Amino acid sequence: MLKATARESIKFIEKHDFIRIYTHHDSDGITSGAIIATALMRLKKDFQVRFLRGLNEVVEYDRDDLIILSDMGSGYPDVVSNIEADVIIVDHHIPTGRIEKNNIVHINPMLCGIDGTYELSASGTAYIFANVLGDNKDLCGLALVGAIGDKQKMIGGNAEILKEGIENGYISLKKGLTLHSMNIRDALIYSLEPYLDFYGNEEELEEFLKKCGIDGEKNVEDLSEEEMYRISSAIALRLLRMNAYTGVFRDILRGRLILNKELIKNALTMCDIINACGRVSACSIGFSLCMRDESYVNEALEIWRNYTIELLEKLRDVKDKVREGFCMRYVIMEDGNAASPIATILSRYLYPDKPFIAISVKDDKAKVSARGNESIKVNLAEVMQKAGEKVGGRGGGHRVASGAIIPADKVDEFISEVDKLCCLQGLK
Ligand SMILES: [Mn+2]
Repeated sequence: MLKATARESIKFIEKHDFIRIYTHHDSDGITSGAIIATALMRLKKDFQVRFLRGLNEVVEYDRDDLIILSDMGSGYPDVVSNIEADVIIVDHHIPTGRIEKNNIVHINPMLCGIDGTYELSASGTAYIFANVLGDNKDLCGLALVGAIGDKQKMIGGNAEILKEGIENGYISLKKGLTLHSMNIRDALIYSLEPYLDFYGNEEELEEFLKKCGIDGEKNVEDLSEEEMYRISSAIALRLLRMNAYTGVFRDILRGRLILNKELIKNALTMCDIINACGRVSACSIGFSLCMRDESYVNEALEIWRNYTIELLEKLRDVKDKVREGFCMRYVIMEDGNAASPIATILSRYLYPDKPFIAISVKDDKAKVSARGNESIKVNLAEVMQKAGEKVGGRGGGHRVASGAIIPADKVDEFISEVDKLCCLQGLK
């Protein structure tokens, strides 16, 4: 079904020689953009790629262009309806409203009975799209990096892509912990998924390694099976003590996906690097990595290192500022755009029992990120949409991961509305 919809887009691709790709600035968006761009390049099409935070930003085009919206579009039917050009949407967000437009192909697993929250990301959808345009099976690694970035599971569509990738020799699966391929001490300190809270607690880490009987200098890839068991159990215990969401255990024991075709072989590392590039407005560096351009690898690694340290420091500071609502928790930050990673990590590792809302205020706007999980019976896409609109802002996204942009002076009103909606939904 999804493939059939993707095939409908061929008519647009054939009609246009120049294509504008607008994609989201996170790992899933950047990998999706790269998958589409590579497929178009192989068809000798000209294209331009731009990275957006969302469709509240302006989409520029000429009337005779073809626009591809990737990892966005499904939740903004009004914006899409107003685009006076041919449009292809490659997205996995919950479709809302009606798109009033004839010259459009809307490719979204959610429209075909496939779960877009956990089983197929925008990059996976882009991979299916790319493979109706030609043989682009070697891009499977990128498809899975996007899925990992969106905290998806290796089931359904993702599992199919993984299986196909392994059969074709593009991906290998190494058993054990899902960590970066580096010395185990650094792998544990700098890990964001799982977040282990060792940064700034180095003495505790040395004690931890000693108890496990593991040399901190040893590379993750060189751990014996016995050592891997010991450290996995110790990490699981640490996560339980931290109060981590039970779903993370599945992710940390997924093993390491090795991407034989990509410049960065460890899929988790690749995902974190691209995410870091997106976060510091260096999307094109992450993108070039996905396009297998070696010239930016060192710069990308540097960005990743700095970003990770900054985020770990921010997490340490913000932990004491978390406030309790009736049916949710929230934290308000004054700086920049850390809302989304902070909300993700705190909700997964420290506060998994209620929805978690992180708000970062910058100038006259506040960016909101809301995170839940499967065991919380609240649809956060709906909560963000309703509460966002109530205060003159805008919101939406996924059931368990959504966001909003609201006026900075409406933060208090917004928080109480969100709390009310979370309580109402939780009671249902
Ligand atoms: Mn996505």
